[in-house]
Amino acid sequence: LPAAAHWRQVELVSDLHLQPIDPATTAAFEHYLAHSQADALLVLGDLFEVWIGDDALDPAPEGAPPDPDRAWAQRCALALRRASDRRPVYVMRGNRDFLLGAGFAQATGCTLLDDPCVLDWGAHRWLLSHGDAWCLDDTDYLAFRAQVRQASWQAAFLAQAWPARMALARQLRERSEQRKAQTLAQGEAFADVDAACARDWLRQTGCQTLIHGHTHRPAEHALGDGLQRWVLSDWDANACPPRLSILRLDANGQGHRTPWPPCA
Ligand SMILES: [Mn+2]
Repeated sequence: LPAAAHWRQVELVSDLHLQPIDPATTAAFEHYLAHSQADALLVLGDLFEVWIGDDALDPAPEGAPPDPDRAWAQRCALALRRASDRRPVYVMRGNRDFLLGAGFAQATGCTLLDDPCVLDWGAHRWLLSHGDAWCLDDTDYLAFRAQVRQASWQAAFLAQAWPARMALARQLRERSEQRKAQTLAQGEAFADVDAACARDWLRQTGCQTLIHGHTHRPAEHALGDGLQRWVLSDWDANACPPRLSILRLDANGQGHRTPWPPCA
């Protein structure tokens, strides 16, 4: 991902987990898209709590009953389209919205990013990832991930009717919530991005800093030899205080975490 010469500020967010039952976070993101002054916006995965196919953005068949899920998806797409009309918006797939595809990109004007990818900006190279693939201790999840990233699995899933896909997605989410609760109950630590793996990728790509989301544990970790790992926060407008934080990078290679909306 080569930066354009005129870029002064790039903003990164991740793990917004937008969903129709959380209108406050959706509205906060719409407000952010409409008011950000950045020259490029990057969403590093899990923009949506769940994405079961780009046909969410197709016009409803004639005579179909109103579908609030689709109406909400189309509202999000419109906000992204307005933002991408003014500057590039890049979206990486996360573990929740890994089915974002060409239809989404076309409807929103967003560019889908590979995971990982390198933002090449002047003297600085940033390694960007959602982060889930490098949580090496999360072996159950990695097996699941390998399965659902197969083209054949995705084709079979997308061939199912909308309600069947929705039901399966709900099932998968419940299973994942159960696993989380179990981990908590057993007092085990949640998987985190593997430090050796992060260092390897940083060296191989000639980057100094990895920026990722997924773990919802915002921090700046030193990895030795000047290498770093910056973790983005998730978003939740209903939390107290609200978690609506962005990471702003400037052309000098500095990063600033900024609450959104900016304090008056
Ligand atoms: Mn995630």
